[in-house]
Amino acid sequence: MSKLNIVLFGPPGAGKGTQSAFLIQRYGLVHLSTGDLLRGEIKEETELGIAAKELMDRGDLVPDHIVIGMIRNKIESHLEAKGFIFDGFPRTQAQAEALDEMLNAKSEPIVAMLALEVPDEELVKRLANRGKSSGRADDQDEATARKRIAVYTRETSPLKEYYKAQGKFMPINGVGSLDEITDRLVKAIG
Ligand code: B4P
Repeated sequence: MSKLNIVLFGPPGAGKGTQSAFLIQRYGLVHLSTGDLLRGEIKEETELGIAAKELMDRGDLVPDHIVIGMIRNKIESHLEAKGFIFDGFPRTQAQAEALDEMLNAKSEPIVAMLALEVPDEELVKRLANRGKSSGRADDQDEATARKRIAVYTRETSPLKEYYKAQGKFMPINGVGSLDEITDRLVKAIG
């Protein structure tokens, strides 16, 4: 059976991490979140983590070669996986091309890009809410949250066209209760 490799896409605060938790359980997939992997490196105070922290706290993207290397290692260490949910990756054209190269070499391509769509003002609210409990510097300050949304609009959102050209782009309304949004994702996966 072919692998269920999915890109879960959307702006910061769209619900990618939240919905991934449901989907990995339902479909038995491996969750690969570059945000979580980077925060793990920061916690361990690795050289990579120290370099990434400054960029993340400012709301900037971490360089492509770093995140691509992390994803490559993770894919190689889960050869048994039924499929992967890529959460927060790819975020640039170079990352999308690298991911295609890695997966196509194994004949296990991305089957769909599920793109959660949420208005900017709702995103700002959600990030501020999470900032109260997460301790994440990038959530706590409204200006940084808005900068992350602007970086998404400029550098990441054009990837919709990349996946559209492959016939894999599926927009999903990301406003509603958690269950409603899970249902929409499950229907799209089919
Ligand atoms: P991420 O960790 O990917 O953070 P995120 O965009 O905020 O998404 P996350 O998945 O955590 O939040 P979610 O929407 O689920 O990235 C952080 C930083 O790491 C980036 O800014 C960048 O610097 C760096 N980085 C990561 N990947 C990179 C890459 N590939 N290349 C370069 N740099 C990279 O949830 C947000 C909040 O909304 C939660 O509190 C949740 O409870 C709430 N929420 C979710 N669904 C809701 C709903 N339906 N209604 C109301 N609230 C909801």
